[in-house]
Amino acid sequence: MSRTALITGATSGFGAAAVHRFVRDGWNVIATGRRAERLQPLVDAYGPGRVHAAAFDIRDVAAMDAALAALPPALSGIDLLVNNAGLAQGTAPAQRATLEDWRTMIDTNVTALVTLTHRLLPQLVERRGAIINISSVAGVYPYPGGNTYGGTKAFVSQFSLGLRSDLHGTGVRVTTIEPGMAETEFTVVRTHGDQAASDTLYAGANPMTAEDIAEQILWVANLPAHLNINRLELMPVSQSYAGFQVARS
Ligand code: NDP
Ligand code: 8X3
Repeated sequence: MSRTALITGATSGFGAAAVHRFVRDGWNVIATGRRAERLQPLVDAYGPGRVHAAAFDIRDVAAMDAALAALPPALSGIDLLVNNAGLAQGTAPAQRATLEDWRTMIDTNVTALVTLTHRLLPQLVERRGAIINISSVAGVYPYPGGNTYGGTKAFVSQFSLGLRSDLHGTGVRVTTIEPGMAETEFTVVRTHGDQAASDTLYAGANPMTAEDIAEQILWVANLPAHLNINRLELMPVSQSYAGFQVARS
């Protein structure tokens, strides 16, 4: 029998690539995101029995609850939650960042993620399901301009470890995937629409692709039920670590 995955942030990047990869692997998918016009082609491509589009702003709890209540019966039993929706806003140092950007990241990457997880935990326990949370290397290694984005992703990674601890004995698997640089719409969103800045960042860098990450998400999801990857950190070969910085008087 097909398993069902709910993948957030399926209108772009990792989430969109994951929908294609999971459906082709035999999973049914509930695909979420705000841009309904990007979800409908997924339903058209695979059919409503395989993909269900749930368009809502993940920060809107009432809209989330309505979307969950409106799931078609065939896809209402969720075996896997992929908490992928998220964003960075801004690259400025903390002292020049806007509070609005910070709150948008916290509301999306932290508050919405824990809300959806809280909603689905009872049935994930009942079904001995799995949770895959998309964190980032930004939550592990600090870098200038990473401030609140890195903080939200550190939360995601630590929340995942805490879930794993609480879910001890339930059979529910929890994994954090912590990618480095991957070319998606991430940098266009981070720069509030600066496509040139995004192109410059990735030019010649041979970054990871959305499909690279989707492949890892599927690999983790398909592991045997007795095996849990706790955290999976990955980068393009072209990316590595920088040293500490020293301000001299
Ligand atoms: P994209 O910008 O391509 O995709 C982000 C997805 O999140 C979109 O589908 C978007 O949908 C959704 N999303 C954002 N805000 C909301 C919201 N308020 N309500 C519902 N959905 C929302 O970026 P990526 O695919 O790169 O990012 C996916 C995840 O991976 C994010 O959590 C990101 O932080 C993380 N990540 C990305 C890395 C990279 O280098 N690209 C590296 C490490 C982690 P819509 O706008 O339609 O609502
Ligand atoms: C995105 C990866 O390195 O741009 O989470 O912060 S990075």
